[in-house]
Amino acid sequence: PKPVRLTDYRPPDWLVDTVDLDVRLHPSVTTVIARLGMRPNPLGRHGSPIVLDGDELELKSITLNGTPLGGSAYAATPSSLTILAPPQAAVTLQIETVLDPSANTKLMGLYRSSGTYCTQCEAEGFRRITYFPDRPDVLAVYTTRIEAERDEAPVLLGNGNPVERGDVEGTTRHYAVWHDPWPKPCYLFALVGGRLDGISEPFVTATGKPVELGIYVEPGKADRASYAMDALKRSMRWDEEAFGCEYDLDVFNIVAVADFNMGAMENKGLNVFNDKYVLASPETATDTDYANIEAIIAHEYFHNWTGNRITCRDWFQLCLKEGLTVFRDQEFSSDQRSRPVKRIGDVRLLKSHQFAEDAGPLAHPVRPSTYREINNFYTATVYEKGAEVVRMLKTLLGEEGFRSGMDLYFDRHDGQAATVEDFLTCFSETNSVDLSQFALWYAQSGTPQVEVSGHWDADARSYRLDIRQTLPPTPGQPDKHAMLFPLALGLVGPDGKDMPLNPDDGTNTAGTVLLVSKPEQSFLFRDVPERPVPSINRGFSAPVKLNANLGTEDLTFLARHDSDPFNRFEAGQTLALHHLVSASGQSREGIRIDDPTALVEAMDASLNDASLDPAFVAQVLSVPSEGEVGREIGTDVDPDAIHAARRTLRHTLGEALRPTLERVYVQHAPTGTYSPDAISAGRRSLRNASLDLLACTGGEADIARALTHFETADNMTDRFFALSVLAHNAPDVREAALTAFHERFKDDPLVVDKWLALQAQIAEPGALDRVRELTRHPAFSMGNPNRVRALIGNFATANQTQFHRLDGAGHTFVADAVLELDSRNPQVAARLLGAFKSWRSLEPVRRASAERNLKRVADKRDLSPDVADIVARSLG
Ligand code: B3K
Ligand code: ZN
Repeated sequence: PKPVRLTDYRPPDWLVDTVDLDVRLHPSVTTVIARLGMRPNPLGRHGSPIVLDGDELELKSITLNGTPLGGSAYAATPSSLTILAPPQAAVTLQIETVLDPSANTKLMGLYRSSGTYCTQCEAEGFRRITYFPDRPDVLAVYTTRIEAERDEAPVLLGNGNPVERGDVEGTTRHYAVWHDPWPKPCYLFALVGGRLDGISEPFVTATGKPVELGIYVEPGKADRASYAMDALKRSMRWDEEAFGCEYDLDVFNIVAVADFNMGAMENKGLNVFNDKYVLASPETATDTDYANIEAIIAHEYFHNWTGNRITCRDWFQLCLKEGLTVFRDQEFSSDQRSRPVKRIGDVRLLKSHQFAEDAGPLAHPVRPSTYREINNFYTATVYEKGAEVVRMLKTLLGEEGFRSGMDLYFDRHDGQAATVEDFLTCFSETNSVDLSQFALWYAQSGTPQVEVSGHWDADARSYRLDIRQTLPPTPGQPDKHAMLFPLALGLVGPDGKDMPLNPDDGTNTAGTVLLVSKPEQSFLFRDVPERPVPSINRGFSAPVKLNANLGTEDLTFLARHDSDPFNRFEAGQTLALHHLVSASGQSREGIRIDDPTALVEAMDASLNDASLDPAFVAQVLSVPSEGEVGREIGTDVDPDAIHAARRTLRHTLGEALRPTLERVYVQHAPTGTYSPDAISAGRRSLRNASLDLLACTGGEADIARALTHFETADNMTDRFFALSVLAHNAPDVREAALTAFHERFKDDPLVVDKWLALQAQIAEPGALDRVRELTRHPAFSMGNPNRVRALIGNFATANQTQFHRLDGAGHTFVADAVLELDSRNPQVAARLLGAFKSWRSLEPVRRASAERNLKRVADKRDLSPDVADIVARSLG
């Protein structure tokens, strides 16, 4: 396909005001009759034909203003339908098509998931349901009649409010009519038909309007939907309080399906979810699952305003809804749980996914300027970095300044398809600031590198920070401009307390936040009587790679004393990172920290500090990932050396911290029955982190402890954590434990996914054979995205040594899987191929094998646009 460019945007020539759909569900021959109320767009080109998108549709008939159209009045191709010379006035176009939901393995458009009819339209799936101008700036009011066999689909759901339902007389069929009064783009269309169980609860909005909330799941699983329902109600209340956003329909429904390409979808009034992010019970879901359910329920709900009421003008503006909505769900979770621990988790995710993306061939701006396949741009950059940009905006403008801009945005653009410029203008207007330099965050890709050095002048009692920013070249962007970002700062005195900050006149600060905007910049502080340790980028105020040039002593000091919890955590991580880089024998700049004593002492101090949140301490105990160490090394990366260094360090930590860890393990033993709340989850995470570090030593008693933990657990968090400790550290016990686990949960696909994922992650040479074997296990299916991601996805992204095996067999296996998947489900195939994104940073032998396999994929005929795009950019 030809690339689409942001600069080529033109308003649509025809608008659609109303859509009346009549969908007659049938497993293989579903009929769709679409009646479109259309008119020429005054802003479009006068006299244009009506051009509609289509994909894999069979056209039955067309009428224009009630008159059947003959073959010469239109042109149909596999991907479009053109009405050649329509009157230049309001028209009613009626189109009848048929499609085959059962044959739809791409899971885009209308398909069946375990027998349930469901839809996924974002980004361009609506064209697989009917011919339509499938672009987000065409907003229409939808009325949908859904008809099906009563037995096959007793539940029929659509967007908006229910208006009518009944039996189709003289048949075994019934129907329901739904009307959505809010104009929306077609990507937000949805319908569901199936045999489903549900739970429902009432909700009353801030202004007293009643809403009926429903969650529909597979029969027999309704008791696992209550946590999602609770999260939904909390999200609705929170959005009223934090953003003044109230719900706007009489009903809000969520449906959980087993076969879904991603996490969930924010269709207006009818969210469709991957069942992984709805279903939870203490026996089957971990604390992390509960937290993810809460976050994703909130995310999709928050889209009701950021995405649905105000949508995107075109797909280049995707971050306008996604980055903003991720920011909103992060804030929600921070308010519901521990803010510092949430921030640590979010930054970890940002670094592991987004920094990796930014450092490789798939790097792109938060708002890309060109794409070949839009589905490949639902990325960590658009989502997570997009959220960071909104967070920086809030830091720069302050709580009130941010809220005033948001209020104006909701007010001014309600009912519109907006752009990033529209969004930023709201903030510059209400705050009277120029955001043109800040806007570079949307346009320039790559992670800024920020070098900081501090100089204390004892005589002048002053402290100077010299800051240098660079932005490395990325695909299509050899040269960059300096960025504007907030760098939150503290100067920590020898007593461990923050010193008062007295910025020199003319130094650009807002309180404790430095405004960095130049390639090189200095900040001077007066009245600094003693040498401070600078704590820079507190709370990760800017998504940059920071080098603060601090030695082991200063880092240890911050790891013990920094009043900013994020930087206190980060100081320990930096210590560990320096150690791991040098221990893996790949140190570049002569950083050599072979002795981990400082790290041990810092961890011990945190473990013994009763004032700290256990969830926070658990984070302190976890050392940087193999991927992060690899990125720090940068080039000629040897995953085996990194893995060995990390294993050795964790062994050392387990031994050195043994008495403390043993005490913590006992101290945080469960009291009472399982509850997924943040405090209880935090205690479990610290206890499990202790169990894990102890078991890393391989000590007999430590393995026995993990085994007992596994066998006596009364919840999935503890049981699965112990299983993974055994799988990674106790080859003798592992098989029996894995078998027992499978036996117990074999009828529960979401738990079987955990079992598959864990085995895929075992960093031993046998892993590839095991994964191959598991692809033949009855529980596995190439047709279900969750199974594929659990087994093959985890092997490719969470088992660095085995995916990047020296003999290239890991690469070959994953490339083969991509090719096999491509003809069935291109989106899932393309996502999997993304695992190769850091291939250029590998040492030469592994690099060559990755390149060979990428080329093999590229050479395959008839690749989907999805895989063709990823492979071309990966090799580019
Ligand atoms: N908007 C959807 C993602 C759609 C992905 C299409 N390939 C879910 C979300 O971000 O909330
Ligand atoms: Zn989203």
